[in-house]
Amino acid sequence: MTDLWWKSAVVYQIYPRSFADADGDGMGDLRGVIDHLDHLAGLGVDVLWLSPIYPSPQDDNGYDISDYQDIEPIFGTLEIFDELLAGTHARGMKLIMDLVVNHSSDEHPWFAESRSDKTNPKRDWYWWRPAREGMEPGTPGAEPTNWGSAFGGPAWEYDEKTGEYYLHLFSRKQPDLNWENPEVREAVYEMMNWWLDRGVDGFRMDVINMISKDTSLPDGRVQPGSSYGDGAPSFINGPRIHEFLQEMHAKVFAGRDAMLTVGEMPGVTVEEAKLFTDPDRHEVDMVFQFDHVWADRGDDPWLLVPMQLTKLKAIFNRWQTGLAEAGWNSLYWNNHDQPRAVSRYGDDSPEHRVASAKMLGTVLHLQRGTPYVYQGEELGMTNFPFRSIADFRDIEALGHYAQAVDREGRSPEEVLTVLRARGRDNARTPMQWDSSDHAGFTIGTPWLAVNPNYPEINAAAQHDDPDSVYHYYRKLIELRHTEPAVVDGDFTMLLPHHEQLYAYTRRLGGTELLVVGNFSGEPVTAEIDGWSDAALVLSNLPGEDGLPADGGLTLKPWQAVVYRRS
Ligand code: TEU
Repeated sequence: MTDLWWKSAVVYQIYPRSFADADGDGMGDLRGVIDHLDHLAGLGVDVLWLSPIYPSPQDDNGYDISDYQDIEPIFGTLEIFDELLAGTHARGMKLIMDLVVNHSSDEHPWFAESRSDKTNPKRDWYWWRPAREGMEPGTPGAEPTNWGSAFGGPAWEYDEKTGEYYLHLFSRKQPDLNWENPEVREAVYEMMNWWLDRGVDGFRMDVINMISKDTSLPDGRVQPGSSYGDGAPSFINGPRIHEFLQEMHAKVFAGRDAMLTVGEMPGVTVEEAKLFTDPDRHEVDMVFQFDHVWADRGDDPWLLVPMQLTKLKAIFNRWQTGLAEAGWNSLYWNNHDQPRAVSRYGDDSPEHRVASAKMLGTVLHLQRGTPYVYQGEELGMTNFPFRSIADFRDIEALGHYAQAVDREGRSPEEVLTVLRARGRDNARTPMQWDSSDHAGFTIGTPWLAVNPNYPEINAAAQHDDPDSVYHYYRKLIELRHTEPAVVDGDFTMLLPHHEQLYAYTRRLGGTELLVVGNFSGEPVTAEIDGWSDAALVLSNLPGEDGLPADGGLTLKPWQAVVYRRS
């Protein structure tokens, strides 16, 4: 297997809490994943990425880890994990874990020691600072910087025991680890090697571009309408980030075969991603960038801005051309932090849901990069009809609602409108397996309500339907595995100014693919000439090939077509 095996791979993200519950406690578990491995192998995916399954108080659904080398009992045991790993490998798939080391849980023994005393040897494993000069510790405004937490409120928590504050870019139960301290780095590398020695095939690295910070911790600019300063310039792609990732590679991955490392990097630019993913620099194989999932929001992440296709295409084109020569793209529409793709970028109405879900898959999977399928995306699962804030469980949604409504006086309905469209709980409703109670996810009471459309949208209904979203995704993945131009071909965007059509070509040697998706509910004719003699490879509308009549290509609402000529 070549070192760059992941260029022809497709990764499937499992959010274990919502995937399948085998023991009836209403929470997904590892046994539930084992029970559904054939669903995943049937799709043809090459890698499974598990969101965190380590012991955790679950303040941020497991992204707050209290023991990096065990399994949260809700999900199972290390023995069941080993069984899952063996079952994954037996089906020819790899398994990567979610590495969350920008922060730990405040219930991790490391933090318990660090907070116990200013002289504790682990004090410097986290970011501790006294109150601002002349301010009474523990009073509003005394925080060491004006930064806000991603989940609302300040980014500093006052700790009475030692009279100082600790930094938490996320929840107060997620204190940031101090990567300036070589002891922290060594402990992380030792843990990573422990998992890889156990047979794990790599890591998705949570907010890994935040681990290096400007140690002077300066105040940030206060955006209009915000209560806090923007600390991002001080912790996004910080001064030592490349050094840390290269050290991690040398201490963990060097000498190991067929690994996959993907760095989740909010705010990363194409220029920086070229450095992070250049194989000769030995940092990460690919990154999750955020430009396309930030395209329909303003400077205030909680504003709804209509999605403009030309803006979305310009973003993807920038990333495709930026990493064309060196480096590599990840390709994703959604994950556990983003709303459902078909509701956000397509049309989740009964009339157009299936076609638009397939069209989105077509346009994404045939670009240059490694595609990621988020659980349920292969079924065309949709956003959830939240009635009130009581329906939400996510700390981010609840934190934003409290900040915006309770502390900033915004209207509840205005805030709920945004949360219904953007809330992370949209992606975290239980996987819809069949039309039995709770969609076959659990025989208990699900921790988060199942989408009421599960009788119409579920895996069982799609496994035997050759025209289902599931089988269409299987064909897309098969095309990546059989058509070299999909993996190694170049990328040329067509019709960049067209507000309805997303069109591009992929060329490799004498083979050329044309991919066109209609991002609208209207029929569209496009001036794409010279393909009338091409062979139709794929169409998302059975029997409809949008035949490229001379002088143009006519697509029906939400239609996608793929042509090949050589
Ligand atoms: O997410 C990082 C991140 O940028 C999130 O704040 C995301 O952009 C936002 O939630 C979108 O609404 C990672 C994990 O994926 C997320 O689940 C965790 O909550 C977060 O880090 C802290 O670990």
